[in-house]
Amino acid sequence: MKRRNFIFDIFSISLMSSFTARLKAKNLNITPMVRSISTWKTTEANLKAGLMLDDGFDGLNAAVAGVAIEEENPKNTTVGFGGAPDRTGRVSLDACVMNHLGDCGSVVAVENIVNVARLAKDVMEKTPHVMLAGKGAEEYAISEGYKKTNLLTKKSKDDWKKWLESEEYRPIINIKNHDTIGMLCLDKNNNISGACTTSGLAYKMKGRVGDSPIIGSGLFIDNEVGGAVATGLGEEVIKTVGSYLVVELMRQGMTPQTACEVAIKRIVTSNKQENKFQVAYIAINKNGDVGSYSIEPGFTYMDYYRGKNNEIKTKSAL
Ligand code: SD4
Repeated sequence: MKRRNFIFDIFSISLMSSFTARLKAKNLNITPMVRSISTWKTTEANLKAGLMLDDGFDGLNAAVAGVAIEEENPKNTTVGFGGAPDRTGRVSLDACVMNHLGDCGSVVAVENIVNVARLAKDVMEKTPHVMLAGKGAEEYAISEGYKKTNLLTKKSKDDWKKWLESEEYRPIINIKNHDTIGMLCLDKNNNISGACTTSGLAYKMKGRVGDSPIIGSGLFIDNEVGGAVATGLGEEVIKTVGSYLVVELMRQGMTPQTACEVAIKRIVTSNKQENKFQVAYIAINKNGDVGSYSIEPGFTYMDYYRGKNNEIKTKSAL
């Protein structure tokens, strides 16, 4: 092909493809809308992410910055600084992130580091690995310049001491015992990313890890389809690989709402629910449609959409 023709061809192909993309967007009613959803009443965190998405930040950076608000909030006793300790009085955190390319990073049972979702992102972006645990993750964080922080606040220490007096170990997540933040962000490029971060079950056994840092259980993104995150009793989410299940159900054509319902019902039917426990999912698809469902009543999530940040009450199976 002559050079002039070749240049002309490249030029006309790119012109045509941008024209067809715009035509497709118009026909399918796709606008570069952004949306951010997050578990529980995590108002400030979701607003932070939503505003960043509006400003053109990508979904991963928005999600990590959003959940950092809860990681740094001492009043949230299920995430980051101020999180409830394990039975031995040590606060250990779990977190993961996943981006629109299918890359993921995760840290489990990390002590003394506040922003573990950002640490999971660093594992994803700067190491050849997906998952770092315990001391290894902490040492990696320090080497990356993270500050070593005692995560046990006076309030969490007092609550733990009170708990020690009765030592009733009932590993449940119910209406009072929650607030793990999982967040899904759809950015201006129509890409979905997410983050999930928690201190896990209050007064868990030392070394216990839940669903939140497990890719496919606590969080899963497939940018062709959508994303999902879980909160609640991690053991039950892991048994059904919950977030992956929700995304796969969406791949089969279900709406985010129906997919969350089917995934929750699978836990309910395989359980007698003798010890009442909570599990909830939130999900988003490529069109920006969202859905959510929980086992027990009482679950809410935040939804930043078209400049408004609303708390949405979720329907439940029981
Ligand atoms: C866990 N899924 O560690 C977490 C706990 C949680 O709100 O979601 N709490 O099992």
